[in-house]
Amino acid sequence: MINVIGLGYIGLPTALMMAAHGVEVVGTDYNKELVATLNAGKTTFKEDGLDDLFQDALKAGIKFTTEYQVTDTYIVSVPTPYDKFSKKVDACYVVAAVKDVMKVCPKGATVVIESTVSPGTIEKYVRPVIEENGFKIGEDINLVHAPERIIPGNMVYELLHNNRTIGADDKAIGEKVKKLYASFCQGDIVVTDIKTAEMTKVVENTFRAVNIAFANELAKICRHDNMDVYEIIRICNMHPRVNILQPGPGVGGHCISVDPWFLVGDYPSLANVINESMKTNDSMPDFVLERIYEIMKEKGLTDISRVGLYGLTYKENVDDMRESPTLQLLESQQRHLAPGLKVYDPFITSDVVDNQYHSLDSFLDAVDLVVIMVKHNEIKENMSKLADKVVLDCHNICDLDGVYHI
Ligand code: SAJ
Repeated sequence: MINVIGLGYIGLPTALMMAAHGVEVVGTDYNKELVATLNAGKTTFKEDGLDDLFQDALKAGIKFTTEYQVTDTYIVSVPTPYDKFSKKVDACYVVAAVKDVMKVCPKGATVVIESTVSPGTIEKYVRPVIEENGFKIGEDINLVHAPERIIPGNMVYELLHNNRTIGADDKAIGEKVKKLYASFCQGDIVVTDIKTAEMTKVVENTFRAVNIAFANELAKICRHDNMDVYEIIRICNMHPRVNILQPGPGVGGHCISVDPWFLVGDYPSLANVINESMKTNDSMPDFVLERIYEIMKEKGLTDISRVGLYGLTYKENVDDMRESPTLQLLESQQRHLAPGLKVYDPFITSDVVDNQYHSLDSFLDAVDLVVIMVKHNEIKENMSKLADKVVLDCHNICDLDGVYHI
């Protein structure tokens, strides 16, 4: 039996996927409300295919509880934020979960850490917890790192199809855990050592953050000299060895905007490109705010409360607001200027900010300038409704005349 610890954005789909593929799974989370919701037959966030997977897993007998189980395999999938000051990974949730596992696990158990951590974190923080409990790693407890790699918005598909990395001290244990993931994963599964697996995951997300930062810097250069950044990137990407990502209003989510900081925190004098890239991405919400004021001036608009931000989530077609560029922009605007911007997001039904609307039409009635912060399908399908608005399109998705870009 597998005890999956942490039933959030990664732990829940992973637990469901294993259960739906014939593995006996119990999911544990310390959040009583979350466990009660799952036990009432409801999922806790929106994701393509998640509800069907949930039903399959329920039929297969998955259980949810707040209790840690006595079993031979644990998968720890809890958040790993970064410390805002040191920029280092904050492993407190991983450490707390492993401590709780140690209270119940029998000798011979395998503990798999799925949470993203910086290289050396498992050595520095997880191994001591196991040893302090009187277990000898490699003899009494097997320790493995199997970082997740799925993208929100396409999690179910990617869980099935992505390649994976398994890091273990002992190749045989790595192969054993590989078999467990191969119960559902159709991609290649590479077995390596723990530190390599830790570094690989962080490097993958850092590569993407640096690439997006490059696109964002190009957007600023092109804005300065009135060049079309999208056309320039499009043409450059026709070169067989160039693949530049897209500029945007900022980088959010719990991965690309977080993981690269781990390297800055751990290697402050070495991670220079990464540090500058993260600062560039973090500067984008303020850059959008400057653009709003420039455009208002150009168009003779004077009332900031007639400006609307479309989208609150960190990216399109998800309901996740972690590190959202829109929230960063609102915070910045309230700090420096009079508040008043209107906001709407079809995925956010509860009230989370001031001046929030709950239907596209009433939001559009209340504004003259619309800023497309998130490229949800809803706005793509309703672009004609923006015909009489001033539009600042931060994603280059609007083909109406006279649209402004970042
Ligand atoms: N973004 C841009 N320009 C782009 C692409 C994205 O500005 O060209 C922005 C998005 O709008 C968003 C942010 O970057 O605010 C991050 O979005 P994302 O779609 O790049 O990534 P996440 O955070 O949803 O998921 C990533 C995935 N990584 C990659 O695609 C390389 C996923 O595979 C990882 O497993 C996941 O992080 C994770 O858990 O680490």
